[in-house]
Amino acid sequence: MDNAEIAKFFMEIADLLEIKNENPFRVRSYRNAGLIIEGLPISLESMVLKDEKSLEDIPGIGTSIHEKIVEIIKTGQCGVHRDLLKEVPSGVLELLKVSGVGPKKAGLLYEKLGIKTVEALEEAARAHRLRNIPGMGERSEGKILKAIEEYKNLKSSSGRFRLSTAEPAARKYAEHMKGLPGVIDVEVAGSLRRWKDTIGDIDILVTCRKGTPVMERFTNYPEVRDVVSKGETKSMVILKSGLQADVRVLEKKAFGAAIQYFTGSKSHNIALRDRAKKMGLKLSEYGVFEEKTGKRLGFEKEEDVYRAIGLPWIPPELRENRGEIEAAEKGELPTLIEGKDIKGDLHVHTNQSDGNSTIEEMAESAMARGYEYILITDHSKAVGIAHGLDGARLEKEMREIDGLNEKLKKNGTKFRVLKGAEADIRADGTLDFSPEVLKKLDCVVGAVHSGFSMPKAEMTGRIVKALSTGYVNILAHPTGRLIGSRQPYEVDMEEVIACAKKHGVCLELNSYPERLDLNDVHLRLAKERGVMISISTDAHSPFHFEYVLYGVYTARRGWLEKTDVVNTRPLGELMKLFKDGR
Ligand code: DGT
Ligand code: CA
Ligand code: CA
Repeated sequence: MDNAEIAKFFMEIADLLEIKNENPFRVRSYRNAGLIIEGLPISLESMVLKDEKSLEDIPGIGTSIHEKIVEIIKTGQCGVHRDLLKEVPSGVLELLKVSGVGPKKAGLLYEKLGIKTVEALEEAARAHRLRNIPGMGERSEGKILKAIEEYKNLKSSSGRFRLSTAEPAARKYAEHMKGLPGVIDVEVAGSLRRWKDTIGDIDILVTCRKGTPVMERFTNYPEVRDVVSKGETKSMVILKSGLQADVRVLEKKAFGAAIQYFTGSKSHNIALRDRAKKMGLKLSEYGVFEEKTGKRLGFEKEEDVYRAIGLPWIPPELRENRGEIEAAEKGELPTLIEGKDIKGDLHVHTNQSDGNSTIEEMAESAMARGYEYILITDHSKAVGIAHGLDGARLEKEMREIDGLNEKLKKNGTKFRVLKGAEADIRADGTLDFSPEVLKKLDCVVGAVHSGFSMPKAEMTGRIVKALSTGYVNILAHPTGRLIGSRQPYEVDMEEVIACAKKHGVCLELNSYPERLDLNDVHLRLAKERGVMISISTDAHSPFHFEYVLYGVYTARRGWLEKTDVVNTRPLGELMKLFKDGR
């Protein structure tokens, strides 16, 4: 049982309680537990198997949650969850996936109209029965129908998994394969090696000594649910999580060509093949060959394949046929940013709003990573569910940060905590803190948290107005998407980028796994227009700083170099940038 599965129990308990209109504090504590568990980098299952007491060290997990985690891991079930599902049908939970339907509304829909499936909701909206519910009218019916349409689209496009689900699963699977004596190379290829934001299936390539039982090892993996096919050189399985995985066993001498081919993308491969053809060569998954003589030119390494067709090696993240082959030819490939270039995180929550830990705990975790700074960015009061701060509470938080920095200075520590806020960009484009308060901050992060269904022109105008105030330094999660559950809101990104450029605003690459917002395409556009990017995590717990990994790889897919990223700068330079941006 992985952490995501355990977290799902708690998220659903929170939803079910809220549907039943139960105590909001109870709801919040379950939801928080779910979020904390989702963000843990260590497997709870292995912790519990080793020593149940070790759970006590996880911040934000109390004894009652602790007991339920153990119950779930040991029995695969949770009594509270099961009892709630006796009162609320599971279809009502499904209603929550329709954007605009929260637990309160779902509860009302069920209680007043007996709606317990998305189909029934659609029928009721078409029959104009939703307007009988308090607070709903003709407009909400239209909105819900549109949202159901979206839900169906997402559902049919699913089957794709978040990078953050597939990546650790593939790594574990590869480790399992490496554990078999006789195995030589194990590589994860496909979209995972290119670090795409969603993954269709896991592709694993193996080379081994003759007679090694690779396929047995592959299909006997404990996480396998179904074996779809099992052959001599290729097998396919479905894991318990629903992920599909392929394995191919290859000869050592074809490995370079195979890893190149199976890394893709398909369109990159097609372009390479055309190029080879023009040179009188034939490129396939088996190697590079002279068309006339059939002589093999591609060797064991991927570099050899590229060299044979006159190119330097191209980093997998760029292989989307978006100009990388031309750039490689001219010797103009970017020097892509790396994880070690990041000097701090500029989007960090604490328990003053909806985070789980104190400022000091977040700072300690960041220091342990070798960071030089973090920017504390708690929510503003418009984001009520996040317990957002008003001006007075923010001023108090600033004093606390000053105190902490004094302490750090006294200890001779170079690390600094910067004063910031995630100021909500209200529907009318104004910011949710007064200018007097904003002026006192080191850096202001602005973000949209509501009114996602606004028409495109209105949303663009709203964001442009906020950036034009001169107070915003960074626009957070600029499109609002949640991978697999919420489409980006409609916004003219070219115009937002132009406005950011004009006012010296940075755009965020939010590295939280379900966001990865901006995406690769928009990042590249921002870079081309000279807008700087902040690769930050939106950390709500000390563990979340890890997510920067997904941000860095997404940035690489957007062709970003160290100089394009604001939080690669040392503290002094960073502060000057933010001052000049105002
Ligand atoms: P995914 O799994 O949908 O996230 O994306 P990929 O890129 O991992 O695609 P997948 O698993 O279907 O195939 C792995 C790689 O194999 C793909 O990136 C390129 C290569 N490949 C697969 N089919 C073709 C093809 O028809 N032509 C060419 N040139 N390459 C292919
Ligand atoms: Ca794949
Ligand atoms: Ca595949």
